[in-house]
Amino acid sequence: MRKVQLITSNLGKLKEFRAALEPLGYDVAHLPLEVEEIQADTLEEVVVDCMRQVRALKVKDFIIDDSGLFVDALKGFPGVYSSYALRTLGCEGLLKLLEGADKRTARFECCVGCSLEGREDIVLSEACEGRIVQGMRGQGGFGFDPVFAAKGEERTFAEMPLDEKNAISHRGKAIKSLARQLR
Ligand code: ITT
Repeated sequence: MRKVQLITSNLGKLKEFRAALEPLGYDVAHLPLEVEEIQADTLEEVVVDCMRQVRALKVKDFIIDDSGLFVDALKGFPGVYSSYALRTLGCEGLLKLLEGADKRTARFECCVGCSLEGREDIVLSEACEGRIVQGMRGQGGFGFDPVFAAKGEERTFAEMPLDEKNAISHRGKAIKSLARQLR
């Protein structure tokens, strides 16, 4: 098994990376390193800058994930500010912002950066289209999962078993693309 470290403060992400990468032969260790996220317009810029900081600390063989929820009726908000919005508004606050809105479409985006010794760095992004449902539903997942349902799905991500969320989610797709590139 090849060892790789996931740099995150989010144990929900760790669980999803482990579930998806272990069957592909990767042992995913947790490295809860504090990395400063720059203010930028895109997830990719944040990831590239975080990778630079981590490399400067001489850390090797690592993965970073920066994600966000982009709500069309809010012109893409919270997007790159999703972490802040979850801490301040929470799922309830997001639902309030959408009260009376006809359009509830949204997408989760996930940008993954991977640095493995002896290989070129990989930075890639994937998305999952869907909508913000009317109320919070489900106990699984993390973050905005209780208010997001993928396109064509009645259940929210929080109502799905982890393997089903990973099969269609932004992160699940990003991990699959990463695994394809690493093969
Ligand atoms: P890091 O330490 O990895 O940065 P974080 O929780 O701050 O952890 P992000 O900045 O990437 O992660 O995520 C922005 C927010 O979007 C954060 O509050 C997450 O909980 C939420 N989020 C990301 N992926 C999600 C997912 O798959 N389902 C629900 N919410 C998600």
